[in-house]
Amino acid sequence: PHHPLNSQWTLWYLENDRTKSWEDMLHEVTSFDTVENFWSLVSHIKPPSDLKVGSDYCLFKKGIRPMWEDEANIHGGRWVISLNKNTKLDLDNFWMDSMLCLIGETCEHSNELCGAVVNIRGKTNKISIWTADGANEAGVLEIGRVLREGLRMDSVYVLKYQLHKDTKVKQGSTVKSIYTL
Ligand code: M7G
Repeated sequence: PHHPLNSQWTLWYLENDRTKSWEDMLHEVTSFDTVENFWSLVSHIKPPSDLKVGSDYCLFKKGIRPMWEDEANIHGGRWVISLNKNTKLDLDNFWMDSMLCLIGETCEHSNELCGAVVNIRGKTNKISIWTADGANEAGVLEIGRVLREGLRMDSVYVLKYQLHKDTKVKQGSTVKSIYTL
């Protein structure tokens, strides 16, 4: 018997390629809507710590593209965790627990959830959870608290909430955060 999830989810993979535009680097991998198909997918793909620098995984509700421009993300933002290179184990564990928080949809404001992204980068890797409405303070904060708990985040890690509209126009590397947990 298959155990249905509340929503259908799509996994995306971004492979760095300097000859392509950002959108053309993004590939839809597959979609699933049961617990069993989620585990089967997870067992077939590399964990984030095995991906090449410049790659991303994105897991989004089916129908939402993992980009700021999608209708579902335009007014939204992300809770982002920065991880330095020597935290391989935390990277893979946080990513797994982020996916579980997402597809489990057990928090009160899970209708605000859009997706999750892991960015593998030279210095600092990032995991982020994207939510639909940066102005929904109660929703944003609840999801942030659920993440801190669900990921069992040590106090050395900081969760920052950034609006996509601020990320889009960032100069240099500092994007302003509207909430910190
Ligand atoms: P990133 O990969 O999110 O983070 O953005 P990074 O700076 O740690 O590598 C890198 C670049 O990818 C951005 O400056 C944009 O050029 C492009 N990019 C990333 N995202 C998430 C988007 C998006 O949602 N829409 C568009 N148009 N470009 C994006």
